Amino acid sequence: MIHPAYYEEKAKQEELLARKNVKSGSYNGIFTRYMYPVLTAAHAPVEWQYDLDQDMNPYFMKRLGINAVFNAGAVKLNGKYCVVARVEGWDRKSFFAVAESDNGIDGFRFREEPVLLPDTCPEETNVYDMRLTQHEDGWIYGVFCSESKDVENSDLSAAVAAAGIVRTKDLQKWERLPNLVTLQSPQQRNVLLHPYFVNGKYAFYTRPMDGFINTGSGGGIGFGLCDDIARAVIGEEIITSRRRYHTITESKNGAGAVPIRTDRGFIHIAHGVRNTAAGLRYVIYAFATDLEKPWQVIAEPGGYLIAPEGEERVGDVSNVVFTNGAIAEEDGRVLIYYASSDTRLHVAETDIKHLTDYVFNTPPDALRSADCVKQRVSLIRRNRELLENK
Ligand code: M1P
Repeated sequence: MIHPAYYEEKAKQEELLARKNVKSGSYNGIFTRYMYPVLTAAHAPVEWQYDLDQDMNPYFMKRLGINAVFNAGAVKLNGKYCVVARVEGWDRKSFFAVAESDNGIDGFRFREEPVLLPDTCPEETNVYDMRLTQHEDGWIYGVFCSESKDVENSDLSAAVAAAGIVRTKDLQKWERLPNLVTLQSPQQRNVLLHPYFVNGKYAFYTRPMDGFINTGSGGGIGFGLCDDIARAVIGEEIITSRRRYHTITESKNGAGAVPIRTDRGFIHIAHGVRNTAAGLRYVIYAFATDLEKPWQVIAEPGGYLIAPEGEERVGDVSNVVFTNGAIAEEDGRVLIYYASSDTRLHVAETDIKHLTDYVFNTPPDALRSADCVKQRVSLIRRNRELLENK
């Protein structure tokens, strides 16, 4: 018999799922934040966590709890806004689950079951952060972090990160391909497949790393080509958006959403990491690359596009915003899915015109206080002149 508490929990969840999202009051002219996260642990179906059988679970306890729902890849498919979220259990292991919405800003509902990835890597312990690319070859690819214990290192937390690759047509049936091999870099995380062939080859944005946490000698977001997606091997990795001293990318950066094609170049929405006395701070930034040479950065505004704000600042890994998915629609609307503090998923709304203006007309980081303040004073003086002559 079904435990009566199930119906109460289910009703509470239906109320949450039916809640309309509303624009937050904050203004920056670049994008609009929404008040409520689009997915949280509370959105995970009741049936995924409780044994509903009253005989087996007389106290109606969570048997397999969900800790967090965050970093999500995103695509629009058959008119639905689909995200493949990172869902983390109470046991710290992550898995992927598809949630769909009719408008992209609220009403996200998980499909009946999480994704069962083909289990082809026995050493793989954890999987997370899938970036979804609708490739011009007709497949939707998911590139994600495949994490294993570093068996060469006796430190219990030593791990190895590689890029796993799957492909699908419907986000339901998944074919797993061999993990990406990068000959120059021992570890990879935050790898993203470019949606178009480049010089007739599959093109990946990579994140060369020496270790699991530290990028070490890795200079920033890499770019490499491979001939065969079914046995993807990248020889040379060129650095695109570079990490720089005393900027938002000093410690690390990594590709996020699939590059958005515009008349002036591809717009990238990525993350940058700096160190602080309170630990790492993750923000989201943007840059553009050349249409013909998508490894060449042609514009990069200084500073961040999105930084953690209000409740976003607190969670399992506080002071983090992170993106691995956005949906760019034919009418120009752009939805950026970003997670806060490794705990919940939000949406920010903008459009191609605003993003293009932001990326190409925002001044670059002047890199030194003396030059940054000159940038600002010149803006203030132009504004004063305008105000005085109005
Ligand atoms: O905890 C913050 C983020 O840390 C990692 O990103 P990076 O590889 O740039 O350090 C990822 O594991 C990501 O999932 C996480 O949100």
